[in-house]
Amino acid sequence: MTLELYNFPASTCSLKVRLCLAEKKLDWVDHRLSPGATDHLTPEYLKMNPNGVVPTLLHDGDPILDSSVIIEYLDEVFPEVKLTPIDPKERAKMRWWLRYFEEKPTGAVRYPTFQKILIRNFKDMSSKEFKAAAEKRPLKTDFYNRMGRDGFSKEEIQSALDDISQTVERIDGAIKENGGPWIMGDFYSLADICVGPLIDRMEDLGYEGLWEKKLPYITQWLKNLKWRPAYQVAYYPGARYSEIFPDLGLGRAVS
Ligand SMILES: N[C@@H](CCC(=O)N[C@@H](CS)C(=O)NCC(=O)O)C(=O)O
Repeated sequence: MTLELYNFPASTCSLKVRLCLAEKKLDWVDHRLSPGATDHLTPEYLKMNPNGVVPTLLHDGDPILDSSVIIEYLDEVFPEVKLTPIDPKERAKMRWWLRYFEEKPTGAVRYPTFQKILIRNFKDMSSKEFKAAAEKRPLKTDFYNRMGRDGFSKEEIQSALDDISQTVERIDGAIKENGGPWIMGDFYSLADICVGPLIDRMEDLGYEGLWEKKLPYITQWLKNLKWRPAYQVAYYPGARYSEIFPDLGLGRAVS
């Protein structure tokens, strides 16, 4: 049995899968790609993943695509450490969280991430080069074109931050109601794994003010998450942009 993961060190979608693999203590082959070198847009990679995004999991050579699909797949195929509740209604509730996280915060986190960090890969391109770079991305041409080389508008960034605020408020409320410490109460689940890297990213970009000192339950939840041994395995040194680009002065605003 072989598991191979094509991933970027700091991508939130890659981190979801690395967290899941680490919780399950599975062995896997790490194909660490470089977003700057566009390793994810080569013809060989596009054959495995026509969307031109990471992560891609190969299980015995067969591609499993999309980070949420991958974590659900891993939980079905390797159930020794369970990350999905047994009760069907609880399972449905967890899946509702997964779909919500895909619909709102996953997209929202991209706006401040590109604005503060990834735009630097494109700033020095001519407009022709930038257009070509956008067109090379099967799923993201529109997103890149809206960003351009000057970044997103204030309104677009604010709308993304509003979506993150809604997310952290919902998680805080759920934990308050269910007694925690996790999104599904005392059961650590794929829901925590799915949204953890998004909240960690927002903190890394200096946006922890969206929940700290206001929302105690999610503040404690993030601490609990970071204490998990699997979290520390998935977040090896160099898995946060504040470490990759120390010159940007990213990281927690208050340390
Ligand atoms: N729905 C996909 C989204 C994957 C995705 O957008 N991955 C980003 C990194 S988190 C990526 O590969 N971006 C490549 C690019 O912007 O060119 C999943 O969850 O796997």
